[in-house]
Amino acid sequence: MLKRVIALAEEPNVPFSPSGKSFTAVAVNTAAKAGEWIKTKIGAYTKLDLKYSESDLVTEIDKGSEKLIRSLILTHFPTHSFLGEEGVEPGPLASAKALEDASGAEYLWIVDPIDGTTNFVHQFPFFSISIALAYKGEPVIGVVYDPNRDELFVAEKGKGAYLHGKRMSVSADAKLSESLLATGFPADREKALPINMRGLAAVVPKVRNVRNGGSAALHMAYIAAGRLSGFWEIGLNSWDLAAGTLLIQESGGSVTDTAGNPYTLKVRNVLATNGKIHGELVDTLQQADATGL
Ligand code: 2AM
Ligand code: CA
Repeated sequence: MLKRVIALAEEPNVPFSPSGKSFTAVAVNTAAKAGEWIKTKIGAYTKLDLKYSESDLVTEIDKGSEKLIRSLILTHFPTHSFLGEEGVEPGPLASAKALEDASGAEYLWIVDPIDGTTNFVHQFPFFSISIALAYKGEPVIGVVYDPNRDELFVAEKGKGAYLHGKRMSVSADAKLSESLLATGFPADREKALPINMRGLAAVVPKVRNVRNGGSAALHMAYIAAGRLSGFWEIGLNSWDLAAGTLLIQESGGSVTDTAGNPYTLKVRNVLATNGKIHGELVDTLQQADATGL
């Protein structure tokens, strides 16, 4: 092994990589390491900045977590591309452009260093680290880690999704009326929020109840684990959704945009379910003019 590493390092066009660790092992270890560090910083951030609006927050811990994740991943895979929330200017246009710029990459890591920053700031223990690897534009590894509950959700394309080594599968709920759903209240108060509120008004009377936990990635992981049967939100970004999407797909669920079109990294208005209530939820949002599309 050592011989091979040295040989690779000496070839001029092959960048040095210190180990033969699998993509999944690196994603899992990196998420766990970042989560451990973030946990030591709860209640201890010193700098709070506003990004796009007064409800779009960032701390130095978000930036530190991204730096840690980026350097660990690029140490193992120096030729890969990296798209992280904190490396992108705030706002939907900049996010779309960053994704466009990265879209030619063969291997692209898509990272949210803290998904649920508002919760982190308020010491509400529901936030996560989301790490996905996309190969030619399609998520092939997805890891979402909840450091508060020490739950690590991991999926590999074609190999299933797991929580603590146990294969996950989506809930069996077949009707909206027996389903527990989640949504979020978007930081974009002008455009996205009113659309989501129309959806909320239409969905709440039809379902068992709706939660807004505050971390899209964790909501998606909870669908994979069968704890929620659906989630929708307007105006999210690729780093909120890429890992969670693979978790759900590998657990038997469905992820589309709010109008039911197939998931791509560009999707911002998301609808994710156990698959069984997908049609009913698309119809409800469409009838309420709440797809945002
Ligand atoms: P964040 O904590 O990483 O910002 C909650 O409704 C979800 O919305 C969270 O996943 C949160 O992720 C995300 N979010 C918060 N502000 C946002 C913004 N300005 N644009 C898009 N998503 C945002
Ligand atoms: Ca974030």
